[in-house]
Amino acid sequence: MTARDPVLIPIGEKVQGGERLTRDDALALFQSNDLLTIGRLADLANRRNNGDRVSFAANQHINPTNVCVLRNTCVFCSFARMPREAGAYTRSLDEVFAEAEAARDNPTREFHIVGGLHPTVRLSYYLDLFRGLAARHPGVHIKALTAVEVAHLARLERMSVRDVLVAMQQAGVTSLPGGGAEVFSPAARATIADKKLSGEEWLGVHREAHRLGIPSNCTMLYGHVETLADRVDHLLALRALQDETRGFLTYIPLAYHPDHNELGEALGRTGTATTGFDDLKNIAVGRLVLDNIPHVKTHWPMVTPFISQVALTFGCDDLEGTVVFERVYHEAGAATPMWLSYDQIVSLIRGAGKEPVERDSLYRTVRTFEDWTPTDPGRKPGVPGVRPEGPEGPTFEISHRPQARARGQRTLPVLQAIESAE
Ligand code: V47
Repeated sequence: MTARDPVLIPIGEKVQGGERLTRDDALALFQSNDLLTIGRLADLANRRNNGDRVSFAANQHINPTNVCVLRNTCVFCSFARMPREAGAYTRSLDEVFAEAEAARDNPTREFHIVGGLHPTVRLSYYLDLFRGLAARHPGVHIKALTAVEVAHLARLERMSVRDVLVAMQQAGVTSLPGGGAEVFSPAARATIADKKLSGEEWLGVHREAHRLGIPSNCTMLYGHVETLADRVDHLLALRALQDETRGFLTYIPLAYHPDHNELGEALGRTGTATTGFDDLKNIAVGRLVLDNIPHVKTHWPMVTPFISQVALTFGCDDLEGTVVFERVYHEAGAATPMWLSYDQIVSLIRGAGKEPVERDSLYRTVRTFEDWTPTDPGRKPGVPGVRPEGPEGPTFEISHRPQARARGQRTLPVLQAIESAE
């Protein structure tokens, strides 16, 4: 074992021996700038389980509402609106079904459904939505509602989290997405996502889902005010729950985007992004620490398809899919494509010397590509085909918030928190 940073040598020996990494090891990995050694170790850990296979799902993101009771306190988010704020929307069921029609003539196998915490939209709306989508698109999995949304609906309905999850499962939901975790550190959470359910509560919702046989994904939002120790503790909390339940399918590090949100303004970071260096490090350290989570996914809308492709040799074996309509990161200034075609995803994976595997939401293989040629061979590389669109296609647009701060909000809680920490 060789390493430019000697601190990594004993860690590398543990990885080679399949030994679990400690909190100190994880911290040392985040502190080290020897990215190539970290990447090499993560690649080793990944190859042991996944070989050269890289999976993706042909998916479509659906965001039924952006109205959110946490609009003023989740200061990192550019997607949420107050009910009467410019750009606020709540789709009728028919409007969602119309948007979902984009899946009709496409290989879509997963709807990824998340939105805001609407103060009055009830559980019955979501159950009708899931049943309606399941009836219209029987071959498409429904991955829906973050732990935060589930807990919100439980409160609104005065039901237990378990009963909400059972109702969702009966209506056709097959897995939960990993959003809303942000970073579990109470201090960082109080700064960027005050009033959101706590880390313990987020883990509690996923624990309950796993007990019911609903697998889920997990995430960590990095690149804002969190410390390296916060990142480590977050990963260790995910690893501990996975030891208990084995219900997590994949881990997705999410890169913070600072545009059109109060946090980005307060930090003076508008117009910037996380670095490629940190994006790759987060993928690799995630792979090394989370030795019990089978997959690590790169979310190309956040880190660019270019970094995502390189991530495939830094421990990552899973790529976000076609997406079709992406609002959350593009509202926050992501300059990446809004969607990728099926062919572009397969080509991206092949271009990294990997074996593409189309999967469903539950990571079961749907298709391999030994004899594949693009369905649109005339298309120039990098030039997308035509985006699949439902009848309401053209009404899909990104309208950035005119102001990051909500009207009538006099203080910037995030600034106070940062100033008092200094
Ligand atoms: O929880 C919100 C993040 C998440 C910003 O499970 C932001 O397969 C960066 O969790 N900058 C929702 N991030 C998305 C999510 C997700 C994405 C892809 C796949 C899966 C999956 C889950 O988006 C939120 C939050 O952490 N987010 N605002 C922002 N300004």
